[in-house]
Amino acid sequence: MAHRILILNGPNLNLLGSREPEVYGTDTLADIVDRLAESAGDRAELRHIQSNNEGELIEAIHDARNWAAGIVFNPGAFTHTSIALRDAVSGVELPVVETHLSNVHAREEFRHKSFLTAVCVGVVAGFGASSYTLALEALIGHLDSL
Ligand code: CA2
Repeated sequence: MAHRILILNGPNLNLLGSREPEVYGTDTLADIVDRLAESAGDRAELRHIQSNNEGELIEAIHDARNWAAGIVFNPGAFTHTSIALRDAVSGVELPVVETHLSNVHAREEFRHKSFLTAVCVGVVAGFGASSYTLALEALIGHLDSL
């Protein structure tokens, strides 16, 4: 049976492809999600949500309890600030893979800290759009092993 997976993206990721291509690449978020669906094939059924609003991201995580087996989550800059998102992830007890386009550890010091990592099953960072594909593969593998 296909795993139902939420692809969740946080603030400013709707701008992908339009600015800062040297950091975040030239793909739009729609390109990335299309490619993910293609690589998942019939192994996973994906739903995608992007929000610039912390509360909406929390609601999406809570709602995922009702239908999803796991989440690929790029929390954007909320990674480095949000205890509320951390509590939402630990509260729903779904496997979450923290995902970043850029290698946050090779960037500014304030990006080295993540409030989410400790409550996620793992992290993928630094591979551009491929970070999402790798994160999805890792999550499917994790779900298959349960
Ligand atoms: O590398 C990542 O995926 C990040 O989560 C992206 C966040 C950043 O705050 C994190 O430290 C690392 C920023 C997303 C903003 O994306 C933009 C895309 C195009 C133009 C401007 C911003």
